[in-house]
Amino acid sequence: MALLTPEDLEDLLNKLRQSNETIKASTGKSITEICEEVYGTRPASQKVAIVPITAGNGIIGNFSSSLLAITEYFGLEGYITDHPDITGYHQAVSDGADILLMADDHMFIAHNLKSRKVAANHVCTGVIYSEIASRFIHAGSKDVLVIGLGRVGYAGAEHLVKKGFNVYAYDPNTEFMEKAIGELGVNAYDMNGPKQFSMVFEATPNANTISEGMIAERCLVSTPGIPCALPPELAENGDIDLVMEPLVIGAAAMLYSVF
Ligand code: NAD
Ligand code: 2YG
Ligand code: MG
Repeated sequence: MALLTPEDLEDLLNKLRQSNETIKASTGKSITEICEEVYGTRPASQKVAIVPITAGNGIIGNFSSSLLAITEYFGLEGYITDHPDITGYHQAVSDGADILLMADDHMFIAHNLKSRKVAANHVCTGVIYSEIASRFIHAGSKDVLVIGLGRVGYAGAEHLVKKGFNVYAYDPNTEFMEKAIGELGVNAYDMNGPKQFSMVFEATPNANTISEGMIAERCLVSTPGIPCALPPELAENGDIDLVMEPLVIGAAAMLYSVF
């Protein structure tokens, strides 16, 4: 599993502002409006405790402070516990925190102690990035391409199927492909075929997973995957809208989802 680095999280709120401009231009709505519509919630006056976790590869520089900045950006009160792990968890619960945010190397969760709802980052990230792709205002059909059917990609594919889109998917892992075809009813995308998409949701840890033949001239690529799915020569093409951001959009979706 690819872990975030402190460098990924530099200048985070500026990256969010840029992504939000692209989201507004290509969907007509801001990230806040989209989260409100997807989850039917409007978080307010909740106290969010961020608990640093030392397990596995340990603390990621900028991770907790980024979560605090995100919490405050979306209008909630937040703080980082004085100690990590169980001691931090105990402090958060004793303080009367409403929502806990914490991550080890495998799971990143939001747990609302009052509503008892719990959200996993990979699910919320899949849902919100696929939702953004599906809202492209210049789309001429309900066909969406999903690249990568791992934890994030599968959740996004499932969300799109539930919303009534025609989902085409590709993953070199044949087990994941068979599961998505059998359980979700997605279409296997033929990379050598003529089909081109104006809505693309990409969720892989690899670069350059999108080539020119897959996409329509005017398209929206929505991807939480790091590094960038678009080769540099395509990323520079002004007709391709690219939404790609390392943490904020998925974390925001988690807060809306547990409210
Ligand atoms: P995962 O390992 O569960 O799944 C990745 C999938 O991509 C695998 O099934 C793999 O076979 C597939 N894949 C690899 N190369 C491919 C290719 N060329 N074409 C199609 N499929 C390909 O990973 P995940 O947990 O689903 O995460 C996906 C990416 O999203 C990672 O880079 C992760 O770090 C990132 N992520 C970002 C955010 C965010 O907020 N931006 C949040 C969560 C995860
Ligand atoms: O508390 C800390 O600082 C660390 N224990 C956080 C660990 C987070 C590990 N997870 C990842 O790096 C990501 N793959 C998932 C985070 C979602 C945003 N990309
Ligand atoms: Mg994100």
